[in-house]
Amino acid sequence: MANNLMVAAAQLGPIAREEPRSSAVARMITLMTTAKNQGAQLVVFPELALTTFFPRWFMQDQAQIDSFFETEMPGPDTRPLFEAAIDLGVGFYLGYAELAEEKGQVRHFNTSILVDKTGNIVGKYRKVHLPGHREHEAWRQFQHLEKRYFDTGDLGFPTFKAFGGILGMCICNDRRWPETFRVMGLQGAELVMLGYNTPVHYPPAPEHDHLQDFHNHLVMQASAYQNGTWVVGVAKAGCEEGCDLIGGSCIIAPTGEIVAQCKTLGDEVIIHQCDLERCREIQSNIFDFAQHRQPESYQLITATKGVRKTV
Ligand code: CDV
Repeated sequence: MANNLMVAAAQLGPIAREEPRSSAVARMITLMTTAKNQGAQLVVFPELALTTFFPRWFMQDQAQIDSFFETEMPGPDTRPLFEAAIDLGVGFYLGYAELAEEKGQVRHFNTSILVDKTGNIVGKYRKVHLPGHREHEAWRQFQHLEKRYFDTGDLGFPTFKAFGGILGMCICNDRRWPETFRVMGLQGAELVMLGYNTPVHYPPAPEHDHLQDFHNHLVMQASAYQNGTWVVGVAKAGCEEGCDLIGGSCIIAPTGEIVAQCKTLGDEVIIHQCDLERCREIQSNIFDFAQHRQPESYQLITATKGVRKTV
């Protein structure tokens, strides 16, 4: 029997450095309304969706850095998004920069939350794979200072019973790592949501710039198939403060097939009826983990971080 969930990917075009959160939130409410009018029950927004992608600038003034972070969720700027979700009766995934005070320590995370249609936060994830570098690297056209501005996520890869299924989250660079999806796959994930900000130009290996869209879909499609899960990948796209970001937001079936894809690099909504029961096509067959996995042969995966040559 089908278990249908109408899911929308709400891609955002660029957010300027001076664009206030109120403007980003207003754009998201417009997208959410469009999605609802098409029947959406769950709307997925990008990574760091409230501001410009600030890790592209080297900053030393902590107050200036912290101005890109949220100290409460919802806060005054984001409450309208929660209120719109309640009014429309839809849930959402939102990526944002989280400033938390925990055990007397100030922490900075690249975070996503899952909010249900009553406005309750029912899931939280903090980005584990932080790309880029810690120090200013003047030779780059733009910086990628996630390692400087964020702490490594400390929540693992949890899944949540919500929206009638088992849902998971990750953020941008996480999608390139098979471990991300396998950990959620081992918890029976049926739909994984993720937002991303991916520049077309990758300064350490510019010879791969023309492959950015290919690699984006390659990793998400492979991960969907290898874990028999729906994947919803959502970009902040377009030319943001002189930096071109890829689009290609899409919804991917458990077979690895893209079933809906954005066509522009701006604000755009795509929608698909995801039958969570279709996960069984893969999870009960070719990737029936309980029957076919051989974890005793995979021990090196958790035993070492880097390469450990054996010959
Ligand atoms: N926001 C990201 O995590 N971006 C990375 C870039 C730097 C490669 C990504 O994996 O898309």
